[in-house]
Amino acid sequence: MAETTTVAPTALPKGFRGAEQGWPRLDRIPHPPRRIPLLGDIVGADRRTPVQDSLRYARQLGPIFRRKAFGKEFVFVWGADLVADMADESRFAKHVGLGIANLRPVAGDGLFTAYNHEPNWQLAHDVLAPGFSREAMAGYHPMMLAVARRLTDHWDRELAAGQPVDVPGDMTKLTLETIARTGFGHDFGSFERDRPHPFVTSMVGTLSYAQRLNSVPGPLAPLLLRTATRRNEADIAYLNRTVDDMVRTRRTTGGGDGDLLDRMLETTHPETGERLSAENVRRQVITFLVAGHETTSGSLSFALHYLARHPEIAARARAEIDQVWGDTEVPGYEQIAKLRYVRRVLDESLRLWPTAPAYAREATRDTEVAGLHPVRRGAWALILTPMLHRDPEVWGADAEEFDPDRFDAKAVRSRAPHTYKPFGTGARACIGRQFALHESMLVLGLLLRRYDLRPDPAYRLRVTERLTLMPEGLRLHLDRRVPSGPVTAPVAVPDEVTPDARCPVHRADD
Ligand code: MNH
Repeated sequence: MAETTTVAPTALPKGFRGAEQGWPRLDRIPHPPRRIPLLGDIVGADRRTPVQDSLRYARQLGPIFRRKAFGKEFVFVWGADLVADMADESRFAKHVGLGIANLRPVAGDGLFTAYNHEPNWQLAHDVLAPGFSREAMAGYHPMMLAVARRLTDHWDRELAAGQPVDVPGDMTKLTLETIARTGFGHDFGSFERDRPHPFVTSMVGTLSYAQRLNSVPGPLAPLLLRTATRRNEADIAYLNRTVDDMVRTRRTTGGGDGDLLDRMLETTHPETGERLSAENVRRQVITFLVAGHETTSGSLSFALHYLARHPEIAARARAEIDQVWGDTEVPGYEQIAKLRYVRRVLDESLRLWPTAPAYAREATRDTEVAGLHPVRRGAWALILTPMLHRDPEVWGADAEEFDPDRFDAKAVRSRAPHTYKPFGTGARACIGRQFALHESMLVLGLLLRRYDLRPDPAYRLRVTERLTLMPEGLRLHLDRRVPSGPVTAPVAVPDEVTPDARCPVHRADD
C-alpha cells in the first residue's frame, strides 16, 4: 500500500544508523551476556513475547540496557530517574519507530503514527481535541451505557446457560462498539455475532504483522513473510473499505450529532481554517477505531482478572458503588468519576499491565540522559513502561503485588512525577485517556454491581502480545449478585477534581 503523504525522515545526523552512532558511550549500557554473531541477543527470546522477554532482561541488566537483533541494536530504559529525564519535552520527543513505524502503511499520518514534524499532526490534534473535552464525554455517556447494556444482556444469557464468559473477547466487543458508536455512529453488531467482526480480525492481523516485522531481518522480510504480507495487504484493504463505507454513509445521510467523524469531516482549524483531507480522515478513522478499543479492552480484562482473584478488593469496590450510585438504575455522567476506589483498581491494573507497554523517545538535540549517557540528536530509546511501573525504588519490594491503595491520593502525591506512564508522555500522550477511563469505570461499576466473579482456579495469567497486551484465555464464572439489603440513597461526594482531570489531553506532570 502506497503512502500518499510524503514524509521526511526524522532529522538524523548524516550517516546515522542506530544506537551505535546515537549513543557514543554504548559501552556503559549492559546487554545480555550470550550474544550470537549476526543474530544478536536471541538466547531465551521468543518473537511472540518481546515485551515479557524484555522484562526478564531488565531484571538482569538494570535500569538501562540494550538488545540486539539482526544487526539492529535497541536501547531500553525503565529506571525512574532516566524515564523522568527523557520526559523533558525541551530535549526529547516522541519517536516514531519500530512497531509504530510498521503501522504507517495502515495508519499513515493519523494522530498516533504521525511524525512530529508532519503538519497533519497539529491540525488533527487541534481539530479533534475538543472531541475529548468534559462536555463531549458527557455526550458519549448515554451511548456508552447503551453498549454496556448489551454486554450485561449477553452476560445474563451466558449466566443463565451456566457458561463462563470469555472476558477478553467480550471486552473487545464492548470497546469496539463503544468507540464505533460514540465516534462514528457506527454499529458493528459485535454482540450479535459468534465470531469477532471481520474488522477486528483484520485489525488484529495488521497489529500482529507489525510486531512480527521487528523480529525478522529487514532485507529478508519480503521472503520470510511472503504469505503474511499478502494477508496483511488484504487486511489493510478490508480496513480501508470498511472505513470508506462509513465515511460515505455519513456524507450522504449525515446525522453524526457532532461526533468525532463530524469533527473530522466538517471542523476547520480555529486559526488557519484548514480541514483534514479525505485521505487523512480515512487514516484518522482507522487510528481511532484501533487505538480507541484495543488497549481499553485489555485493561478492562486485566482489571476483571484481578477483581476475581481478590474478593476483598471487589467487595470494597462494590461497597463504594452501592454507596455512590445508591439504587439509581442508570448512573449519570457525574456518578462515574466519583468511583474513586474503582479508579484505583483500574490504575493498579494499568500499572502492572500497561496495555500499550512501551513508547519511544528521541533526543531532539545532543544531550545526556540523566547526566550519564550522552546521546546525539535523533538517538532514541524505548521506555519499557511495565518495568518502570515495577521499579522497586519507586513501588517498593512488593511491586509485583496487586494493591489499589498505591493510588490513594496521599500515596500518589508522595511519588515523584513521571513514575506512572500508562498513557505516554508530553505532547504526544494519549488523547483518549479520559475516554478510556470513563468507559472503563462505568463498565466495571455496572459489572461489579450486577455480578459476583468466580475465577477458574486452574487459570494462570498468560499475557499475549500483539503490540498491545491482553490476558489470554481468561474466562470467569458469574453469579447474579443478590442486592445487599436496602440500598441507601446516593451519597453526595464532593466534586473535587483530580489534578489531571481538567485538561482532556495533557496532564499536570507532563
Ligand atoms: Mn491511547 C496515544 C495508551 C486509550 C487514542 N495511547 C497513546 C499513547 C499511549 C496510549 C501510551 C502514546 C504512544 C506513544 O507515545 O507512542 N490509550 C492508551 C491506553 C489506553 C488508551 C493504555 C486505554 C487504557 N487511546 C485510547 C482511546 C483512544 C486513544 C480510548 C481514542 C478514543 N492514543 C490515542 C491516540 C493517540 C494515543 C489518537 C496518539 C496521540 C497523539 O500522538 O497525538
